[in-house]
Amino acid sequence: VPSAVEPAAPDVGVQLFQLPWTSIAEECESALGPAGFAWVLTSPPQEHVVGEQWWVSYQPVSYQIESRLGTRAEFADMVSRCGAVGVDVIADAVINHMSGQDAPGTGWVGSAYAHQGYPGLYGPGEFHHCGLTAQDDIEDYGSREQVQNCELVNLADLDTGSPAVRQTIGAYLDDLLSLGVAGFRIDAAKHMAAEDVAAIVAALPEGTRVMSEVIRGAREPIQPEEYTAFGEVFEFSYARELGPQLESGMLYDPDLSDERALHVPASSAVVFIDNHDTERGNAPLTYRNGAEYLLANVLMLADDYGAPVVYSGYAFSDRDAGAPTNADGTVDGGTCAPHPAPDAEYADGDRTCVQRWAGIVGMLEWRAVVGDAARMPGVSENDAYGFEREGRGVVAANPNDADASVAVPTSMPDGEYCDVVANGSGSSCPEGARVRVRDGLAAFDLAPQQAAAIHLGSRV
Ligand code: LM2
Ligand code: CA
Repeated sequence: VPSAVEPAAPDVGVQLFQLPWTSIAEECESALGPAGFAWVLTSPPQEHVVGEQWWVSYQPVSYQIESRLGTRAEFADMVSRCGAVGVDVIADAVINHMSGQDAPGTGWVGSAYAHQGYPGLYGPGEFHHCGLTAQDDIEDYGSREQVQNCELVNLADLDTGSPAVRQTIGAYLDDLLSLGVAGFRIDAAKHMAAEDVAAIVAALPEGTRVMSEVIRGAREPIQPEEYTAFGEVFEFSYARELGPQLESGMLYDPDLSDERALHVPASSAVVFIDNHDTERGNAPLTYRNGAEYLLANVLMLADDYGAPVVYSGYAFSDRDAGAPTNADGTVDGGTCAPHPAPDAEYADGDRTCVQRWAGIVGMLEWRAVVGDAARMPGVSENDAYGFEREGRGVVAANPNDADASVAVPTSMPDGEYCDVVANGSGSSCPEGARVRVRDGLAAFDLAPQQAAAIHLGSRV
């Protein structure tokens, strides 16, 4: 393999939504480490209100690392086992708010709580009382004050401007760091002033990875760019643009300059096709779209913009439905078939196991081989589309409903290459998965909704 191009540091993550810690540990060892995933994003690990819905995870009642997803010991074991196979753990940090219950109650491991009262942690004086709306709830996303100081769906809104609150949050995050996590998704970051998040992050050890969730709203006053000074942000524009372009059969036209309109700079961006909120909301593509969803993920993994995170959850028809549980109320990790297909028929509660799809695993290998090679201008032909990462790999996609062929210019050497989307990291290459490069063109014949990719190391 020529050495003119630096191999990319592994940068691909996977969000294993509502997967218990013991299952994530096993998944790190059997799938994530071997495939080359660099990090895994977990669901929130802290104690939460009791309930069957997945979203109880987003209603903290204490900062004990005890939840339906596992115990503190299980969390610690997961972090060390994942770390041993090169997979960092990023924990989802819910720090904008506490629970959203009006009535008093008892949390998952017995912590008593009341409305804005969490004994030993926070009292009413440590919450915002925005006084701007009838119920103190956010009503107008056009108002910076409401979005940051009122309550998001009735969730008790912490006064993150207060030094005491910042310190308590900091102690929680330090506790997770002491168990070995590499960093955090900052849940609902938009609902905290960027300076509040900045102050909390500034108190963390150097090198802690921070990914702020700031859902971009074009006409809103609070923009993701405010949060890039102290870490990365999830760039919601990416999937929003890619999805509809695929739906309409008009593939993404690569913007070869470093700047993409309404996107944070590449070095600040975490990109995704969907997440646990958007798959229940307006994500244009989810696991339900089968082959086309895989195609979108392939293009994201082939791109040179941002750190991609693959999403893997469970099938559902009720947006509130939690993952299947055991008799004691803990979440059941389910199973992954050895070679799940992207168009498998899932029953409600089945894990989608996207991280194991052959095409995803093949693209992680592809991405490692292309490294930081330049993304070359794309070509579009017969409604199919493709581009080269200079001299290292070529990707092609047919988002339409008829077979299509496309010849993509490349400086890769002439020869036969194996399509790693079809063949994953498999060693022998079936005839139907071969792509020929000749005279500077890689010739792809694609079925409807098929994506394919070859790289220097996939030569047969
Ligand atoms: C997030 N990011 O900013 C999470 O990604 C998202 O999943 C969370 O919403 C939200 N922000 C708060 O952390 C989820 C879920 C909501 C759910 C909340 C709190 O999408 O439906 O709200 O978690 O558990 C539920 C009820 C809602 C109720 C609220 C408080 O759906 O009707 O509001 O609990 O009891 C009265
Ligand atoms: Ca807030």
